[in-house]
Amino acid sequence: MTYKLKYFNMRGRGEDIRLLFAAAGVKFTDERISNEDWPGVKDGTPWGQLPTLEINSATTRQTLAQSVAICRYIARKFSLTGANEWEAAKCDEYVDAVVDLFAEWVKFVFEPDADKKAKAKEAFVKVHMPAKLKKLNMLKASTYLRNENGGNFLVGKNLTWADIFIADKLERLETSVGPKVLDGYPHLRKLKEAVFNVDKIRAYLAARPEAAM
Ligand SMILES: N[C@@H](CCC(=O)N[C@@H](CS)C(=O)NCC(=O)O)C(=O)O
Repeated sequence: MTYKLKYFNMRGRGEDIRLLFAAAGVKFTDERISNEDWPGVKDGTPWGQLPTLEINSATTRQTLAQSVAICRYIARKFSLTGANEWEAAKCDEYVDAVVDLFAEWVKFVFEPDADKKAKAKEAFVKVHMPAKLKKLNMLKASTYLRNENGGNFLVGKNLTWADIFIADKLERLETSVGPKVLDGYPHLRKLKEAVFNVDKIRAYLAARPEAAM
């Protein structure tokens, strides 16, 4: 089986996929489409968007789109969905909550009008982000108190794709909103550090290309 991720030369909706492959120790081709080449690629993708994942074997060629579906596919295939159906469902829950937050994030990051961008950013920083991070920090604190996994991860005893997905998005908040964004959320900072400290992930991070967002 070979895997080819097609995405732009940025972190965005592709980096969690790259991190999942890294955590699983699985090689993949990281094809980065330039803005100039994108119009020629777009119509060949299932939804006119990236990322896509091509999965090829000697006899089959398959393409999967939608970043969260791709993450979940890799997680299932390489045992990053927790220990049972319940833990898998909790991974989905946490990921969906953070997807909701990032639906608000894109509203300010990609807004071209300066006034609208400033208003959307203020709403994100003052309302949407603290509401979600407060809840997530409390959830993480409760796994810590139950001491299920030394307090390192969100679901069950081991690293799951929810931890990886969320650590990546927390880093995105630090780079787009500010480096102190996790100051009030110590359990989330600990989660991000635990994920980024997993041997295979640490090795990937040390070697990955620079990218703006
Ligand atoms: N729901 C989709 C959204 C994909 C998406 O918005 N992709 C953007 C890049 S992050 C894209 O392809 N933009 C170029 C375009 O729409 O032409 C997913 O999660 O994969």
